[in-house]
Amino acid sequence: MEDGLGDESGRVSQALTGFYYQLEDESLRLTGLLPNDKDGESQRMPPSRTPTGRLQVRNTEANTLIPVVGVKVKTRRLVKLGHGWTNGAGNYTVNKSYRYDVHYSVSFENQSGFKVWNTLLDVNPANFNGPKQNRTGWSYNFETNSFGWRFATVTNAVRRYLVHASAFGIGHPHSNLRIAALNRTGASSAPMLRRVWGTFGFSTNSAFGNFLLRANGISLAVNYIATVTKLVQPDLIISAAVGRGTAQIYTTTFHELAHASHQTKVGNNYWVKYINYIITYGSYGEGDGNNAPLCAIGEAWGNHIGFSMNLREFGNPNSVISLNGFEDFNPEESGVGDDLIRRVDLNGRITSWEGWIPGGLMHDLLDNNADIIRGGIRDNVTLYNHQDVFNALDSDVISPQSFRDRLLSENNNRQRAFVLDLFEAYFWD
Ligand SMILES: [Ca+2]
Ligand SMILES: [Ca+2]
Ligand SMILES: [Ca+2]
Ligand SMILES: [Ca+2]
Ligand SMILES: [Zn+2]
Repeated sequence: MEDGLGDESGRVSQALTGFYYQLEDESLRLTGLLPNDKDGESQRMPPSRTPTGRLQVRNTEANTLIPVVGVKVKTRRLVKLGHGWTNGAGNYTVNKSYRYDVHYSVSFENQSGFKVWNTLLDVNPANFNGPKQNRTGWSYNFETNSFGWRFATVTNAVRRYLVHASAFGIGHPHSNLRIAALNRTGASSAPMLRRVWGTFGFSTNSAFGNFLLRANGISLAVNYIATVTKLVQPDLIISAAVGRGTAQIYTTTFHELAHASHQTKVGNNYWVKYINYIITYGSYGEGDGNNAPLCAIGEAWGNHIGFSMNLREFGNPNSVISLNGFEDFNPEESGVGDDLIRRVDLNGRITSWEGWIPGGLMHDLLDNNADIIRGGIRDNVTLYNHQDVFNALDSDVISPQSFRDRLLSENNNRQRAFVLDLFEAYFWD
C-alpha cells in the first residue's frame, strides 16, 4: 500500500486520474478543510501541479554541494501518495499531481536496489521528513547539521562504488544490500547478515552479538540483537558520523562494499568462515589463528579497493591518504601482534602502514613504482590490473598463497618470478 493506488510505471488512466482529484477534494470536504461544492465552485478549483525539485548534499572534502543520486522523494496529501526518484543531477519529478499543498519526505531506499538504515533496530529504511508546502515542488540541501546528511552521503558513496567497480572491471555486490549508516565513529563491518544468517551454522543471536562487539565495538542487549537478526539483517554496518567527513565515510563504504563484491563471488560458506574468524580472534587478531590466511586475503582486498577508489574519487593527496602513503607498506610476519597499523600525519592523513595482512600487495601488483618492500627486495611486478586481482579471488582461494597461484594460473604465469618475489617479501611465500 505504500505507493497508494497508482501503478508503478506511472501509466495511470485518465479516469483514475479524475478519480484522484475527486478523492482529494472529497477527502478535504470530509475533513472540513474545503467548503461544500455549490454553484459550480469546482470550476474555480486550483490547477493541479506535479511536484519537482532537487536534492543535494554537502561534500566536506571539496566543500561543495553535490547531487543526491537515486533516492525516493515521497509526496503525500491525505490518502494520495506520490513518489519520484532523484536522477544523476539530484532532480526528481513525482508521479502524481496535486491541487493543494503536500507533505514531502525522502526515503533512503535507492532506485538501484540498496537501502540505507538509520539504526540497527528500525523496521524501515532511513526517512527524512521534509516540509508541507507548495505542490509545485521542494528542494533541499543536506548540510552537515541535517539529520539526513549521513544517509545522503552513504547513498552517494554506494553509487560511486558501483561506477568505480565497473571502471575497474570488478563484480558488483548483490543489488539489494541493506546498509546501516550509524551515527557513530569507530569500526565498520560487512557481516552480510541477510545472506549468511541461518546458513553454515551461523544461526545464534549470541554469535552475531559477539561479531558486533568484536568487529564494530557495538554492545547490544540480547533482546535487541534478536531484533537485528530478525528484522534489519544488515549487510554492511558503516560508521557514518558527520565528524568523519565525506572522504573518510566514502573510503569506509568503498572498503566494505569491496567485501560485499567478494562475498557475492565466493558465497556464504566462505563468509561464515570469515565471520567466525572475527568472532574467535577479535577483529583480525595476530594472524596465527585458524583461517587467518583467509582473513589476510579478504582484508588485503578491502583495504586495496577502499584506498584505490578513494584516490580515484578524491585525488592525490586527500584528507584520508596520499599515493605515497598507500605505496609505503611494510610487511610483518604473522604472530607478532599487528594486523594493520596506519601512521598518520598531523592532518590525520595516512603516510605509511604495516602489518601481517598484506595490505599493500595488490597495489604493488598493479603499479610500476619499484619500491623496496623489505630487506632489499623490490617490487618488480607491473602488469596486473584490478580485474585480474578480482578474478583470482575465487571461492577456493583462502590464503595469500592460493591467491598468488590462482593469479598466475589465470594469467599464463605473467611475470612469475617477480610475483613469487613479491609474495615472499610480504611473508606469504
Ligand atoms: Ca609498495
Ligand atoms: Ca609494482
Ligand atoms: Ca610498488
Ligand atoms: Ca577466477
Ligand atoms: Zn575489512
